[in-house]
Amino acid sequence: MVKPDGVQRGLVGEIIGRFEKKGFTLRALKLFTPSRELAEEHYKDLSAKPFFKDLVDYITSGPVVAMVWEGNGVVASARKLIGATNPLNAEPGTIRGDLAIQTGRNVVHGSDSPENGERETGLWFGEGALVDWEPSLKPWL
Ligand code: 3AN
Repeated sequence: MVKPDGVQRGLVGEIIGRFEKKGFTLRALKLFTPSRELAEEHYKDLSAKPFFKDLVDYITSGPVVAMVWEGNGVVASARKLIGATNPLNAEPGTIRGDLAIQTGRNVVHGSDSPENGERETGLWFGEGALVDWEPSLKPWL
């Protein structure tokens, strides 16, 4: 997901491009402003953290671009492409390492396990939202 700061800063194309160029396949995408209910459910594992309210305020402050990407090892690879939670610790070459300077404005979210990927896909897109297609480049990836 491109978070509200990424959308406001015009980074949507840059972020999508990194996943496309890596070779992953886009299966779903939508632009909308999440409700507090959705944000609180999404981040429920962090509900006891002192920054929880700020996090929910941030993620509901404007439109986000939610996406589902598929491909070999996509969850672990996406986390590498995204970089460390604190952008100041993120390696240059990663999305956060190149494009952000603070944890509370770290431009992008990625699921932290395949199970959470499934859970978050259901939460953000509901049933039957994935587009079933094969990119013509697939034999080359
Ligand atoms: P990641 O997004 O790298 O998986 P998580 O799941 O630990 O990191 O945290 C989810 C989100 O919560 C982060 N992307 C960031 O926006 C916010 N967050 C995490 N730690 C802090 C913190 N110490 N202060 C403020 N916000 C935080």
